[in-house]
Amino acid sequence: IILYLFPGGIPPTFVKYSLLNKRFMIKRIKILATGALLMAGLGACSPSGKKTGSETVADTLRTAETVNLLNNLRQIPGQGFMFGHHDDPLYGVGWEGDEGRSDVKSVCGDYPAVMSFDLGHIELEGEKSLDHVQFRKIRQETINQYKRGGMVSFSWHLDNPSTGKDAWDVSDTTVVASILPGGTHHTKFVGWLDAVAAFMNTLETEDGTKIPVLFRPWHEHTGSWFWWGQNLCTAEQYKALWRMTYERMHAKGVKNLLYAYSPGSEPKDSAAYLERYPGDDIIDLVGFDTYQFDRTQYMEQLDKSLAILTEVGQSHNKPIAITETGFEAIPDSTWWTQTLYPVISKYPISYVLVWRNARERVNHYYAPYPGQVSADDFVKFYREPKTLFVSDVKDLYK
Ligand code: BMA
Repeated sequence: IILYLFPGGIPPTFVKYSLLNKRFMIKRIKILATGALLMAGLGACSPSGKKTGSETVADTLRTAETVNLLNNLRQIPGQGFMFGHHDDPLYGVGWEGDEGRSDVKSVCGDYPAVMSFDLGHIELEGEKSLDHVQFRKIRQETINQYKRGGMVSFSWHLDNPSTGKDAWDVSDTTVVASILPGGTHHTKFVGWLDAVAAFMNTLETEDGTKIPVLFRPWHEHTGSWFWWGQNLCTAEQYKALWRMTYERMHAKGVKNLLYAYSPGSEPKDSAAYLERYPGDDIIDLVGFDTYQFDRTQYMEQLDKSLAILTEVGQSHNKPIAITETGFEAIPDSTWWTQTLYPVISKYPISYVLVWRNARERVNHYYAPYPGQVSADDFVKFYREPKTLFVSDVKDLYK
């Protein structure tokens, strides 16, 4: 109904009313961000780019803005956590490609602080992603989100380089081995990595500033539904895949990436969580993907996984995040404030991200849209001082 009454979006008066509750938070964040800046200036950064404190600083491997983003991701939990949504500005329930539109913004008046996009099919060097979005649009929305002050993350549901089928083709357990150095598909696969590197290198503003983004390849590897999953390769092969990816990005001069490790099943303990961890020198942020099917089980496992993740984050000095979550079609009118929020607000996460609002698959959506059964509850979630949307995060790159 709201969409029908206000096809151009929710009126500014409504937005203003919603934002009023957040004003004091924005102020607080600015103060904290200034403090963080001072600390970074005193403790971490040196013009020569040497390690001077607890943090690796701008050096030959990444730009100053990228290092700043990492430092700021560590500071975020002092204020709350950022909310994220996959493919947010590209399409939503019942629409596609409308300039400036976002289902999240249509409901609460603000864009998510984190947007994620998928690079699946960039390896095929075509114009569109596996979800039929032009890479040109993805690049433009990355720039738009950076200009708003928000953050962007990329996953990569790439095809199976051996069979030519999709990422979910697990018919062959030798694929990872075949793309490592010396393998049959190594040269071909390096070309695929180069396609990713080339795209990452085009993420820049008009003045040539590279846009820092979080790269999250090889995700959900603790399950066996992707060709790089648990039963499809050994721990050593999985780690070698990561190192090869990381080294190739550097070889191609990519300096605007932070790297995320995100398993896809509930770990038993921190040792299990870290079983295939590629190393502190590669990984910048640790997280996990988890979805609700049963409410009680979801809440219990989310809680337990977050406790483990918090411990890992602290012992490895890495920011933590829920890199993907959600309840498909959100058929629970209080899901945001009664299920998600009570669990995640107890932990020092930098962000939580829900999956996409598909325009081509009925009921495949994870964020509300105007009139959706959980939309009012999402506005309550949005008004919680701890939930940070794009207007709440300033200076992520300074
Ligand atoms: C999955 C589903 C698919 C999609 C894929 C990559 O979870 O949303 O429809 O193709 O992610 O975005």
